[in-house]
Amino acid sequence: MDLNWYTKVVYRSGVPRITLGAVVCRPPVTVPGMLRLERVTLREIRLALKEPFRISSGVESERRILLLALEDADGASTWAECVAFPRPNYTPETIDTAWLAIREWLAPRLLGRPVAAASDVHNILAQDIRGHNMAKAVLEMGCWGLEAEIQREPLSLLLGGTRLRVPTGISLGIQPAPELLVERALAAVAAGYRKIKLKIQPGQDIEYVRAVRTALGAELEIMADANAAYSIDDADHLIELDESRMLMLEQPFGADALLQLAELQRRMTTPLCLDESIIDVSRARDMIALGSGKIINIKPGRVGGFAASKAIHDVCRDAGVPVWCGGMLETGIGRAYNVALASLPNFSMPGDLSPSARYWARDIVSPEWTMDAEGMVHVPRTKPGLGVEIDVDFIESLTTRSEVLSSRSVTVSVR
Ligand code: OSB
Ligand code: MG
Repeated sequence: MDLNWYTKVVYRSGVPRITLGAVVCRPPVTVPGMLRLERVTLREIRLALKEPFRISSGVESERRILLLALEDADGASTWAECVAFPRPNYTPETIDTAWLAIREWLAPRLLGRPVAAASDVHNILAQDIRGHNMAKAVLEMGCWGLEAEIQREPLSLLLGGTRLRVPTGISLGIQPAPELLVERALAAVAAGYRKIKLKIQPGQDIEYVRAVRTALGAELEIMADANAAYSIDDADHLIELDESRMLMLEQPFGADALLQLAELQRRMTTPLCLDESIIDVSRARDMIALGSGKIINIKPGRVGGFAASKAIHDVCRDAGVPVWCGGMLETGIGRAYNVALASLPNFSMPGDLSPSARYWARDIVSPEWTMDAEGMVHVPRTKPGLGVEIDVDFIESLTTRSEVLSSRSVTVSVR
């Protein structure tokens, strides 16, 4: 077992405390009142994707991304990323609803309030505020990032992660023709990806999946994701996908269609995986009880953050349901959080954790995220916090609006 020893100096109220730590064992338990959010800065940045990404409900070309910079009363700071898109085509949330929810209801709950640990933040934000999971998640995960900074501990270890490397899959957007998709899939396999996910929609499905299966051979793990584009009326058609022996079919029906998904699962041999449907641990339990799916794609942003992700992870582990970490075309900041989460033991299938260079000409972190030749992302375990440096100057140059929230005042600046 590798032990990476480090010394840490923690200044609390100006008094230095020096301890020796090792990254494989948890440092001393957190002291009550250790987190107190002093300031939250919202920023919207624009960052062009290298190429447009098309799913059944729309296309992303230039991403508009909401980032938060969080500062603790004792001087620790970190960044977090909101996964909401500009339009409500994936879930009802958008960047603008998240911004509003954070400013009006969520950040005021936390600013200036002592919190014993980041694991308490989910319940604080959930109390009498329904929905807005992506807005809750960016604040909650930011608090975990802050706690990792304060404890001088890698985020993965703070969460209870056990993996040093995480297998990576790629999610390929809808292409204009099956041959073009095959080309992308072959390139992805050559790059080392361990799982190939194909976006599908009515009219671009059975034939596309079959073409990829034929080109890649029987062994490779392939799957399809419909992003809720079908209904139970399409069951006979979707059952034709069984011939391609996919690892799973992700979210064929709408988020609320748990009974219809269960009916489809009874008629299909391909395991169903739920994404949009799983908004909290209670939905995960419903999926398991009803048989609406056999695998869960956990995106911490969709379920309200890390506490909910860990709860879903544990429920699935106890039920023998595999989970894997999904993606939302994140920058390197969001990726740091997803990789830390995916280091938990029941994340047993490859995650949508593509390297930075797959999305961006230049990422907003350094080092950029990479994948080794075996298709594995390395989990940062030697540096405290997120494990990457944030390129604040680059972020500043990409910022289109920002707003500072503090326990005392609110400052808005629009460029
Ligand atoms: O359903 O997983 C999804 C991207 C946008 C919206 C929904 C989804 C996706 C992806 C992207 O599949 C995966 C990635 O971040 O690489
Ligand atoms: Mg999905």
